[in-house]
Amino acid sequence: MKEEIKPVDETFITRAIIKKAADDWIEFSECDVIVVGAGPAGLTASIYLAKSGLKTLVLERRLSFGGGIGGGGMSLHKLVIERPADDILKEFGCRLEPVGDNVYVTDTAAMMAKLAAGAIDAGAKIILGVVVDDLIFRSSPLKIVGAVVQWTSVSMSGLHVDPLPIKSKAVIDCTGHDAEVLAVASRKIPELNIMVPGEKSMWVDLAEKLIVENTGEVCPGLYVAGMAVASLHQTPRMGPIFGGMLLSGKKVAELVIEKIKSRGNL
Ligand code: 48F
Repeated sequence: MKEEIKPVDETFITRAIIKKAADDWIEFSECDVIVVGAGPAGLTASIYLAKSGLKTLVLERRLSFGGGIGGGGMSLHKLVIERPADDILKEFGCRLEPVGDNVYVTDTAAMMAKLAAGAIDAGAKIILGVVVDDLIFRSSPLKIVGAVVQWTSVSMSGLHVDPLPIKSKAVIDCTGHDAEVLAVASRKIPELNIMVPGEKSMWVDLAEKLIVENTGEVCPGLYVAGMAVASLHQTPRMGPIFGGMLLSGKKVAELVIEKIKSRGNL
């Protein structure tokens, strides 16, 4: 017998979307970790954070994930990954083609999709179209306890609309070259003494090494990973080789997990 499928009423769609979106915002209004930016560093971090059981919220300004992955190198749809970061992509089923000693190439679309699927499957909640435009802080002791969010569309409109706060045990700046979260902290919480001088010109080897080395806690509750690390420490850029972004994302996740566990909060 043919299955009878009832037509969907228009207002049913509206109610379903508003109710389920509100459920998510209420559920994640207090979470373990806020990852700002769904580029390679943010997606990798959120995979390992969520896998460890932490309630992980990824907030992304654009209506798509992947950040700088999609642009490949000069808009060509390929990226270079070097060892040992290839292990991370292989873990999530991303096909890599060896092109030299310890160097691989992959399709930009494959890398974006596999990292995002990895994060979602691990239990991270990715919300697109929202921008983090401020932080929540406390003094004595000075610490970051959450982030302030706004719709990207509202932020672009220039309308004066107050944003909403979300609390978390850690906020990770994975916003790339502009280090936007750190820039806000530097401007609006001067007692943190954070300066964001910006990255240096290109030097691939050194850039990759220093980004991973300098990935970590900036002040209690605030962490940095990916290209934002280079902007904070004024170290070189590396162009379309992405191993450092993945290793930095994984490292920051391990540090945050360790910190939250050591406080007996997991
Ligand atoms: O830029 P992006 O890919 O940063 P990443 O993860 O990786 C850098 C590489 O893509 C590349 C490189 C390495 O070879 O040089 O540039 O460090 O991803 C950052 C994401 O953060 C979003 C932005 O739209 C992008 O998808 N983003 C930036 N600022 C905000 C934000 C903000 N204030 N709120 C929410 N999302």
